Amino acid sequence: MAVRGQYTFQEILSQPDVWEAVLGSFGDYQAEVEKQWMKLRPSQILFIGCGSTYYLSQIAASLFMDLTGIRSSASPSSELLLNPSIALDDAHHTLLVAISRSGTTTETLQAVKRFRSLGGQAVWGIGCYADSELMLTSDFRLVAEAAHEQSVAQTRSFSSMLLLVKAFAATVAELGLDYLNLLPDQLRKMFDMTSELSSALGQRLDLERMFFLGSGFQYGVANEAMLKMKEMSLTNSEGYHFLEFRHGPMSMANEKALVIGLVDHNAHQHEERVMREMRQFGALTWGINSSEGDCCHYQIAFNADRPAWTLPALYLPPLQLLAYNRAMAKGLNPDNPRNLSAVVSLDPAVFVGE
Ligand code: F1P
Repeated sequence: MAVRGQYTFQEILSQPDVWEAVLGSFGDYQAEVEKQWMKLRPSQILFIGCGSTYYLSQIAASLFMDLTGIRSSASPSSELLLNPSIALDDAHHTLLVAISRSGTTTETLQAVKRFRSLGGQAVWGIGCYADSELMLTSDFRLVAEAAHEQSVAQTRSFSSMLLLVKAFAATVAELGLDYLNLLPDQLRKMFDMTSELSSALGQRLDLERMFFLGSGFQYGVANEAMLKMKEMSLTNSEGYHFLEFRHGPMSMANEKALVIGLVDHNAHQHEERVMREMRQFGALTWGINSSEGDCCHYQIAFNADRPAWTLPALYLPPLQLLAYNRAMAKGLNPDNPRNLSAVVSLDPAVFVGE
């Protein structure tokens, strides 16, 4: 019989090895990615997904904008399906990148059909199961087969698909994969630096709410960390852009709140100022990739001298562990969150005519 939480725990800790496998497999088809890309040369890219994979789309759009200069945006699959005139313009020159761990989520499959019916230029799929409907019906696909999971909440699948997105962006921008290949070892060090803290903060059941702050590449990571905390530990949690937090949400910052800042080295002075203010309001504060004085109660720095675009995947695993530890401390089973299943399957007939 499975021990409570065992799959989630193993899947989180296996990420360095799984990342190595995923990056290795990307190397095998990188030349094909270049070839397919040269044929398309889209003038814009729309990334879609649901839940975790929508947040992954947010990170992907920011990476592509920054690294390639191609107009890139992210949308929930349901928005492309239900409100295409808002989610999309100029379908004929748009590459749709549909991201889905399962490759079977109804909204994503239906959004792809909608995009095709509007004359969309091409559909690329990113997922974990090569034989899924999304991967089989995409014009080209990137698959993280090594990242399959038993748990409902996405952990290693999310970070592995994120690595595929980064490798894809780096290929288009002709940046090479050398920096990405350093990430598995960096994550091993990251776990060494943060595991005790993730465990200690996970036991703090006096904390009632969690806030995850991130700007630029880290905004989608903050949202994904927020979702992990909700799914696994049934805790009120929210994700914000750093400076947005001052515009209302900070009224919730007190001794019952944990504020976690995913600090980006481009904007760190502004972001660390927000953290210092939240600390003064009484919140417990943890700055990830922050080394500025005493802006937070806890600070972990791992930046080294790597380009910022390589880093987003490193912020997440300690926060996955935090959510796991809190779920365990609350007596919950993070492998099977309340009300959730791995895939949201709806009757496709209800979308006919949309
Ligand atoms: C997306 C997703 C998950 C979420 C939930 C239901 O699935 O929304 O992010 O945790 O369990 O499905 P997928 O399209 O990426 O397979």
